[in-house]
Amino acid sequence: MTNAKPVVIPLNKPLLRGARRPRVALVGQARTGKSTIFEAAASVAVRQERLAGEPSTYEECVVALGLEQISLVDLPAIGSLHRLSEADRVVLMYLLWGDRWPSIARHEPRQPEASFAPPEVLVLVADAAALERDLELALELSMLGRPMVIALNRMDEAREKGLYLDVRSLSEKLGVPVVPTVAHMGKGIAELFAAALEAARSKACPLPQPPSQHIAARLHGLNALVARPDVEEAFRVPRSLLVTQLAENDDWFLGELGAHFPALREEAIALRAQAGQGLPRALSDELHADRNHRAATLFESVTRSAAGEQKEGWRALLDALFLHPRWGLAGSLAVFALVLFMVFEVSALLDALTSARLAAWVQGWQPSSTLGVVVRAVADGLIGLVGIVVPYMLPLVVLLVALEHSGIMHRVAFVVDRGFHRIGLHGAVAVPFLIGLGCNVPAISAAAAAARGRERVIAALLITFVPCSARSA
Ligand SMILES: Nc1nc2c(ncn2[C@@H]2O[C@H](COP(=O)(O)OP(=O)(O)OP(=O)(O)O)[C@@H](O)[C@H]2O)c(=O)[nH]1
Ligand SMILES: [Mg+2]
Repeated sequence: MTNAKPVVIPLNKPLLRGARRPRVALVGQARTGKSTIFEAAASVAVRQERLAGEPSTYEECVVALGLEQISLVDLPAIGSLHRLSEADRVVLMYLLWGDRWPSIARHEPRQPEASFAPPEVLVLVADAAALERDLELALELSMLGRPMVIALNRMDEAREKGLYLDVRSLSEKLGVPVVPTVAHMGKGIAELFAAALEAARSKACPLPQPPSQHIAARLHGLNALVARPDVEEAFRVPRSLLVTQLAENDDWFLGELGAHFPALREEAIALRAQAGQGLPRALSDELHADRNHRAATLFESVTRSAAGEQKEGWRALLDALFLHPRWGLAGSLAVFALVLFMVFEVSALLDALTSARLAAWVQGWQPSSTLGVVVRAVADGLIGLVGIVVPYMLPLVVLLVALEHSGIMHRVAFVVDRGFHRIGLHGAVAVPFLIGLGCNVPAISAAAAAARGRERVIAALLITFVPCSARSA
């Protein structure tokens, strides 16, 4: 007889499975790897439904984690909560309410088609190689007051770029678990789901991310205005999020406030105007700039690049320039001027040195045989191709990649955001417009990847008016 003690495996009680199974939604910007994570876990029983008012769908499947389960939901991309686009609003409505819409949304023409509860846990899928813009979304989503986990995806690309990310520090600063992943290789996925399950059990919410003090103090009036039980019941939106939306000129939330509480609408507009008095730019832009700045500061505090301290100083300088109310615009115009210079001056010089010389060289050859004519036609075609790619596309692409890697493009997108909103676009589509100077075709496909719905159509149409150097070459 042996005296071996029985092995005790602790069981979490109650087990999260069946009806207790938490819903975990994969949220994030476009192309960060949400669907790749979903597909890594998806079983054959994937349920696909349409989001209310959206042609795009969400997918849901059950993932078993030992004896427990989660319901995993793959959502369309959400760009930003700042000046909500229609597509982003539909995703936000799902995150806030599922199919149980509050009274303010009951009159919407397109109601939820399927029965789905809002997610208990958000998994923000962030691109570790372009983390700064995703951190801004993390600050925005923290206002939902819902347990959150960050999947730091594309860690392979971040490493290739020489970026070192302090995962623990990021987790502490946001108050959420952060799990590094390489989704297409399945790395970190099991840990991610375990963290999501734990977040559902502990119900621990992210740390509050209020605006900087000088702006927060100005929002007291709006805060008091919506701090009424009937408003809270009608909206069922966390107060900090509702106040931010009203302060950032969001037409939809303000419209709903006016429709359900007519007296409050005028008061909200007056309070907003009052809050914006004396600020160097509109309150909405000030709030956006403040969030951008907090995300940039957070990014810098959790990142070490292989290039070291010098690069951080450089980033701080960029922030000082691009987040400045006046100099930001001047800096962006300088970037546009640099791109134009590259496309029309440098490219013309390269053209003279490469394809023009090749063309002149071939010009001297006037074949008379059939084979010669065919070879000449092929040579002309190849020279035409070289003439577009080498002088026009290559320098532009190299310049845009350099602007993207240095973080300048992200800051330009922030500066032009306001102007782009006037024509129904987000600042993020600034990059496709710049690519359009080289060639409209890749620019339209970049716009299709960066935008959705109406925004995608407007961007694609406008890009065709960008003077394309490859076309005029
Ligand atoms: N290098 C690298 N590529 C990845 C990783 N995860 C996903 N990808 C690739 O990124 C691309 C986009 O991935 P998706 O999963 O479709 O991204 P998504 O977030 O669902 O995109 P949308 O639904 O358009 O918002 C795919 O080609 C993936 O193979 C990763 O960790 N590293
Ligand atoms: Mg997807």
